[in-house]
Amino acid sequence: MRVVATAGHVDHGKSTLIRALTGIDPDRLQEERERGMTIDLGFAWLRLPGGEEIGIVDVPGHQDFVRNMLAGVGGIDAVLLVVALDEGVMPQTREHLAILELLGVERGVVALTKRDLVDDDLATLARDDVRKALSATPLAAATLVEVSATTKIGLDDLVDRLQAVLGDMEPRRDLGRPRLPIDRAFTMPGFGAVVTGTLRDGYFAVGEEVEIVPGGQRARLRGLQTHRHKIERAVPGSRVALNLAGVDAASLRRGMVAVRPGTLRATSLLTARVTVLRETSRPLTHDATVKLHLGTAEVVAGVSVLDGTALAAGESGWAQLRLAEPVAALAGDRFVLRYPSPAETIGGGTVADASARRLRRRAETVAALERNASGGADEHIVSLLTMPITRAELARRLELSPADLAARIERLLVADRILALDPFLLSRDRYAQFVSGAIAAADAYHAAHPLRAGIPKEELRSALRLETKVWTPLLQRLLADEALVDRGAAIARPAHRVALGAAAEHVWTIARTKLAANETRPPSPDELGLDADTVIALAERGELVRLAPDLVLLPDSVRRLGLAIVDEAGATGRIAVSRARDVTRSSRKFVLPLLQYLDDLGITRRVGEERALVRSLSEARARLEQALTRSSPVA
Ligand SMILES: Nc1nc2c(ncn2[C@@H]2O[C@H](COP(=O)(O)OP(=O)(O)OP(=O)(O)O)[C@@H](O)[C@H]2O)c(=O)[nH]1
Ligand SMILES: [Mg+2]
Repeated sequence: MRVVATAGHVDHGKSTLIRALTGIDPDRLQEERERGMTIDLGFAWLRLPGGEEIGIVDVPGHQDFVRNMLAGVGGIDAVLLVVALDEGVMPQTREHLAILELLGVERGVVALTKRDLVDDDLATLARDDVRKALSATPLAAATLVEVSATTKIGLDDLVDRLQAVLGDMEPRRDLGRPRLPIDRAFTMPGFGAVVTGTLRDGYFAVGEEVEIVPGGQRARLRGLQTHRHKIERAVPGSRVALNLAGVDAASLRRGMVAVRPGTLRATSLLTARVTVLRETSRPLTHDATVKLHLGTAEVVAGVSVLDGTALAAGESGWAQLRLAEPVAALAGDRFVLRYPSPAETIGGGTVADASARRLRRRAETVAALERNASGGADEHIVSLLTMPITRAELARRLELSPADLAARIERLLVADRILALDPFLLSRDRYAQFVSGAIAAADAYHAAHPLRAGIPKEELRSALRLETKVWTPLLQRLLADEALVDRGAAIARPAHRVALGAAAEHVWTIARTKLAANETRPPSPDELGLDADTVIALAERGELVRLAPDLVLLPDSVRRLGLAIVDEAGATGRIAVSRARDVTRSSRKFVLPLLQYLDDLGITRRVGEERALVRSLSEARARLEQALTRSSPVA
């Protein structure tokens, strides 16, 4: 799933182009239609020739609405920069380009619009103008496509170029920590609160609980949509609408973030690396008041420049930002800074620490920030994590402040160099070794014991030489990654199937006939020639039910006899052991394990010498059937 946003100067034809490409009018407000101008974000989607559907965010070009543009371009994959051939590069062409660069958007296609309005000479002039404006940006090599929404020339080519730009991108990362910076919040009649945004860092699924940060409101995810289709699971990097139960839309607004509860906190103090744009007219001075745009949030911030008294045009440095209201931020997040009036984009940067640790404006502070940024300590952390250790233990072994350590751990998790096996951390490389070790041990066990469901958990643990407290979370992770599957007390490779040899199959064929012929007086496994492993294997395959160590029955017999008891009990809700013996025409010795089996399934309950039916007759019958049809795990 990919998301593209438009960018470019007012009236250059962004919305018209999106309408021509998708058939969807992104200008959804009445005021926009009346004024013929985009004011707030618009949304559309497009199926590429390759079949992939992409989301499109259409932004306003007018200088008064740059703040809305900023709320739309976070988390996008590429930009569709629009420049009208009859005007060429204009102020918001440049401002949008600067913003995209600050936010790390490095891919895109340039649409040179209104080709029908210009002759070849003017088109060439405009092209050169655009090339020059792009030259010092990440889009320097972007393809320029001349189009006209009026005559439709160039539109197919434009879509092909867009597909090419998106085609070789890595899929968006799943960090198991979904966050949706909210760009719209509204009430849908009949549904309730809905918020929309571009999903990052993880999946959301219908039914899960979400938290709104800041504020901490909780809500249940009642429904999910992408491009107006209902979905069960939203993928990172896609445009998503969340239908939330248990919150009032009036309490939600742009700038808040929907997250999995407890995974992200809001902060009012950020430490950041800031870069001031070359083209800005005013330097970023110490104690300046600016607007911070992070995600979809926009807040007033006081700047504390940590090195020196100001950052001049083109300079980078360290700063702390004191926010008038808390925002949900993580180390590594990009942001943009603007002066409020007259409005101007000054620069932006990357959050280094979102943990609200106040720093002194001293050379040592800057030196420590530089050291941290250069990554020496990160390597040290990764090297310590070749064995699973807790955060507390890691803190004891390193001379880093708690906030600094937390920020580094966060960065290393995001970079996938370490992973969390709560409460432990472990390097990704070492985890990969555990995975291959566990797979090798399970494969060896399957080869040696083809009749067994899998390697006993305890045996796998000692094969990997792990302590129990580390083993438990590691095993959970191995199972979650589907390297192994849980078969009750045993662990198996997903593809492992219990296999009887030809001889055992032959013995079983005869045994089955004997069991069928003597339903209520069955020979014991010993008498049938079935050893313990074979019995377990057959039970796994769902061909045998073990009622007691020396009592095995065919599932059909259990079904027939069990139903006879259940149906009899259905009349009064109860059945005496003697009556159960009679309706099954068996012995007390035989019927007791059968009743115990029904007890274990939660169908009956023992009351003195009687059994009481725990559920309704139809539920009881269904439950028995279910137990007999699924291949039951080894007890
Ligand atoms: N002749 C001609 N006119 C165009 C073309 N594309 C857009 N226009 C016109 O240019 C004007 C502005 O188009 P919009 O699509 O609203 O421009 P925009 O970039 O979305 O403007 P903002 O959202 O306000 O920044 C409208 O009157 C369009 O009809 C084109 O290819 N040819
Ligand atoms: Mg528009």
